This record gives sequence, structure tokens and C-alpha cells, in this order.
Amino acid sequence: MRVEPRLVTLEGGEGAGKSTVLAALRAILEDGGREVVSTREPGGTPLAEQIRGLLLDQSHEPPTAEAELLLMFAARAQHVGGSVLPALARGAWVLSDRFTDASYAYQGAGRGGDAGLIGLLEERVVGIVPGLTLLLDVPVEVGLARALKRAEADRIESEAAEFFERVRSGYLARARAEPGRFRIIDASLPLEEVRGQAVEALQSYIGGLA
Ligand code: Z5A
Repeated sequence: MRVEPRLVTLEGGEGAGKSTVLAALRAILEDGGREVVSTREPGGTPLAEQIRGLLLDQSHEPPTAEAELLLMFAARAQHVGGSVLPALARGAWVLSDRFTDASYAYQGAGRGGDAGLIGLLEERVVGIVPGLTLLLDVPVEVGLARALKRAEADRIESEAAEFFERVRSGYLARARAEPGRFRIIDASLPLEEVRGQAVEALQSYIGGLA
């Protein structure tokens, strides 16, 4: 796996504040005169966004756990090949709202999927790891309440609370296993503080690269 220092990802459960924080991180990078591509998973290219639609839609039969995993990686393959790698190659920074860690957390820890298969797909299909990952950690009930206040639940958001508890534990276990790449941020704090901590983490990371 190749570490991409200019690939920065945001992870966390529902309503953790990723979208909000991403905008602040983008501003910091752009203030320094850098080109920034803000993107998300599943999605990030027209085809990958269509796969996202299939994954979150509740109107057709639910995909099996294996189909869900493979669709996530199909979307990711398209996103990496069609957007992330070309951006990195021209010197841009890429800020992604979720990346491969989400598959370990949701399809692995959440659904009980085979972590070995996820690892194989990561190695063969993705090939790159972010230099920095901010995990916005929030208690499940707090995050879900925020997310549901904003919009109706999609297919994955309609899962039971125990599913999201496993997702949260899965994320925390990954973060603790890779402390060099992850920064854990307490996303139950007021949004201004969460944003401030995320900006500080990015600034200190950029300082460390210089
Ligand atoms: N998924 C997967 O299973 N496997 C994978 O490999 C990948 C994804 C890549 C879509 O992701 C789904 O795909 C997701 C995981 C799965 N499933 N679910 N469920 P997504 O990232 O698009 O969906 P999301 O996590 O549900 O997004 P979200 O709810 O929008 O979360 P967010 O971006 O972290 O939150 P936000 O939009 O910034 O904030 C949500 C609301 O809370 C908003 O009104 C904010 O003003 C409020 N908020 C946020 N932070 C605070 C604080 N600190 N205080 C008060 N209010 C706050």
C-alpha cells in the first residue's frame, strides 16, 4: 500500500459533522495557495455517484452483505482511478468525506464481513492509504439524532443502534491500531470546537510534512 500524504480523509458515524468540518479544512489548505479537491465516498465521480444511489436507495431489494461490499469497492475503484489519483498526480490535495476505513467499519465491523477480503480489495483495487485521517467520534444516539433532524433516514441509516455501536467500535479500533495516521476528535463537543480541533490537527500535520 502506498501512503499518499496529500490525501486527507474524514471518518465517523452519522451526524459526526464531517461535511461541516471538511469545508473548514478546505479553506485552510486553499489559504496556503494549494489546489484542493473535496470529494466523498461512496461517490465522487458521476458513475460512482450512481452506485451511491443504488447503495442508499430503499425502494429495491436490499443488497446482500457481499453485494454491498463489492458495490462500495466498485464505487471506490472508479473514484480513485477517475478523480483521486489524477488530482494527486497534478499536485492537488484531496479531502475525502469517507474512504476505505468506512468499509472496514461498516461492512467489516458493522455487518460482520470478512476483514481479509476487505484487505485484499484495498490492496488490489485501491492501492493507496491517506496520510491523515480524522475520526470524528460521537456517541451513536447523539449522531443519529443530529442526522435524522436534518433528513429522512436512507437505507444504511435505518439500521438498528447496535449496528452503529459496532461501526463506532470498529472505527476506534482502527484508529488505535494506527495512531500515526489517525487523529481522534471528540465530535460530541460544540461544532465550533470540533472544527477548531480538526483545523489544528491538519495544521500540525502540514507542519510535520515541511
Ligand atoms: N458507507 C459504507 O457503509 N461503507 C463505505 O465504504 C462508505 C460509506 C464509504 C453514506 O455516507 C453512507 O455510506 C453512510 C456510510 C456508508 N451510511 N450511513 N448511514 P455519508 O457520509 O454520505 O452519510 P452520513 O455519514 O450519514 O453523513 P451525515 O449524516 O451527513 O454525517 P456528517 O457529514 O458527519 O454530518 P454533517 O452533515 O456535517 O452534520 C449533520 C448534522 O448535524 C447537521 O445538521 C449539522 O449541523 C449537525 N452537527 C454536526 N456536528 C455537530 C455538533 N458538533 N454539534 C451540533 N450539531 C452538529
